[in-house]
Amino acid sequence: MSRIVRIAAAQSGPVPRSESRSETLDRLILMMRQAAQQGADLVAFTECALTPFFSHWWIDDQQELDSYFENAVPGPSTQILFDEAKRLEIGFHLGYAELADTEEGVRHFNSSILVDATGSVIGRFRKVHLPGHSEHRPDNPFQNLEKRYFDVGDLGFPTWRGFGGIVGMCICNDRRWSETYRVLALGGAELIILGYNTPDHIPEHPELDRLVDFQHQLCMQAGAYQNGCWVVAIGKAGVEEGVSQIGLTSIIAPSGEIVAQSTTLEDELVIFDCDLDATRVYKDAMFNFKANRTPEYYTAITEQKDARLP
Ligand code: CDV
Repeated sequence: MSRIVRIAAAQSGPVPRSESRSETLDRLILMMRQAAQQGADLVAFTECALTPFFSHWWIDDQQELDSYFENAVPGPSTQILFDEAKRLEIGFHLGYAELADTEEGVRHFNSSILVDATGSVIGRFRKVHLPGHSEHRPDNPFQNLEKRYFDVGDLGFPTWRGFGGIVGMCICNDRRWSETYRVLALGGAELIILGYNTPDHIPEHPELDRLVDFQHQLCMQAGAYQNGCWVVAIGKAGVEEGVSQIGLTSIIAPSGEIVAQSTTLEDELVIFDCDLDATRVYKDAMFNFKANRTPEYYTAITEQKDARLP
C-alpha cells in the first residue's frame, strides 16, 4: 500500500528590508506555480516567509515592529496566496509573524498555517521554543531577539487530518527538542512540516559554528526515525541583512534518511513523493508506542525527589 503526497519544500533566498510585501509574495506565488506545474499536492514555505527575519536586528518602535506582523491570515496581503492555491488546486504551509487579539490582550506569535487544496485552513501553530535573548547586545554582529518580539505559542502541538494522512507543524528551534516530535507523534503525526531561519554563526558560541549544518540535520533525522514520521524542513537561505543563513532545505524519510535537499542559497523547490505508508514499518514495530512505551515508569522516576538534579 502507498499513500503518496508530492511535497514541494519552497526554500526562500534572502528577503531584503527594501523588498515590499507584495514583491515577496510574488516570489512565493512563482514557486507555488512551479510546484503545481510539477504536480505537487502541497507547497511548503518557510518561517516568517513574508518578511526578512526581523529578530536579527533591534527595533525600538512598536509600530515599526508591528509592521512585520499580520493581523489576520488570510488577510489583505495574503488573500492572493489563498486565491492562487485554490485556482491551482494545491495545498500550502506558510510561516508568518502573527498579531493576535486574545482574551489576555494583544499577543505576538511566530506562527504557521496549513491550508488544503480548496483554500480552507486545516490548522494553525504557534512556535513554542523561542531562542535568543530579550536585551540588546550591540557588540554582537547581529541580534536574536525572538524572546523579545514574540510570545510563547499557546496552542501546544496539535495534529490534523490532511493530505491523506495526519499532519503536524513546528517552527525552527522547536525542531531541536525531542518533545516536539514525540508529542506530535503521540497525536498520530505522519508528516511534520517546519520552517526555519538558522544563521551559520552563533555570536555567543563561535566554537559551535562548524557544527551548525550537522546539528540542523541531526535533530530532524533523529526526530523522524524515533517517531516514524516524514519531516519536511524549509529554510530561509543566504545572506539577509548581513546575516548568513544556512540553506539545507530537507525532506527526511521515516527511516531518518535525507531523501531530498536544496543545493543553493536562493529560492529553490525541493520536491519528493512522500509515501505516508512508509511510516508504518516504524510505527507498527520498533516505535510501536502502545506496545513499547512505559510512561508509568518515566513518571515514577521523575517523581522521585532524589532522582532530580538541583
Ligand atoms: N529561528 C530560530 O529559531 N533559529 C534558531 C537559531 C537562532 C539557533 C534555530 O534553532 O535554528
